Amino acid sequence: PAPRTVLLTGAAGGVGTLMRGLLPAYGYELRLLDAVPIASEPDAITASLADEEALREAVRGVDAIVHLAGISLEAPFQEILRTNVEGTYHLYEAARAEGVRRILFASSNHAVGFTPRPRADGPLIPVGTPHRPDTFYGLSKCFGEDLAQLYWDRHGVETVSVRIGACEMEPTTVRMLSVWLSPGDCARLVDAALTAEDVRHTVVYGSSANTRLWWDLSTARGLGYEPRDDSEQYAAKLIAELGEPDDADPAHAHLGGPFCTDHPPRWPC
Ligand code: 15L
Repeated sequence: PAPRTVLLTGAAGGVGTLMRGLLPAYGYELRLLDAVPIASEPDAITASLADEEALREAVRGVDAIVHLAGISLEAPFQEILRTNVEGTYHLYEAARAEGVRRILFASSNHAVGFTPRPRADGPLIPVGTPHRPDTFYGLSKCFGEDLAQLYWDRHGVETVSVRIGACEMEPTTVRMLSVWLSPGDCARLVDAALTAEDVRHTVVYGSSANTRLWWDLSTARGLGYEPRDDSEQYAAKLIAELGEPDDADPAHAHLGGPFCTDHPPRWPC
């Protein structure tokens, strides 16, 4: 049966806020969780990913989890370790213990951020490209993908790991013309990931059908995802304002863009 009750972690965050607005139209009943209270959502659970008891209770009885919680940019290693690595482990343990069958894990393009950008006439980057994290943040997403694989192989907990590009209302940089995931397409991708059959552990890139796309959306489409948006409608304006991307600029050389060149990374980037 299609999942109905879904725990949304990180519900106060950027993507969480967008999905809180869009997912109910697909028929999902959302249970919200975040480390900080959400003023407009009095029923939201306020709990940190370190609180194992609270997580057990939060996942009890849900059909699926959309796990967006965690630090979403580069941060000191100890913070990434506590929140993204240990926190994601706690969430998976809670899911396993309570028999939750499927998780959508918000991975990131920064798990493969040091992969050179494809040449204009070259093939798109496949999901099978080796992990090449560009930050401790990206490294935590590599961990999350491997954790998901482990929980499928050992415990039969299914995951779709979505390497999100950048999910915002509109692209605001030239790089985002390649990596943008519109909010509407993000909701379509979440719905596909929750309803597709037998996903086991599937890794997908999360982007709209951008003309300047860098990576291969075929595994996402294989779940039934049909993106409707293309960042190209914003290209002329952005390029007029910011200029064409300079291929010689190291910040443009890799998928992760500025995450690859900030030494030390800015906190937050
Ligand atoms: C990410 O993983 C970040 O969470 C998001 O804020 C963006 O910076 C995005 O990557 C990106 O690559 O633009």
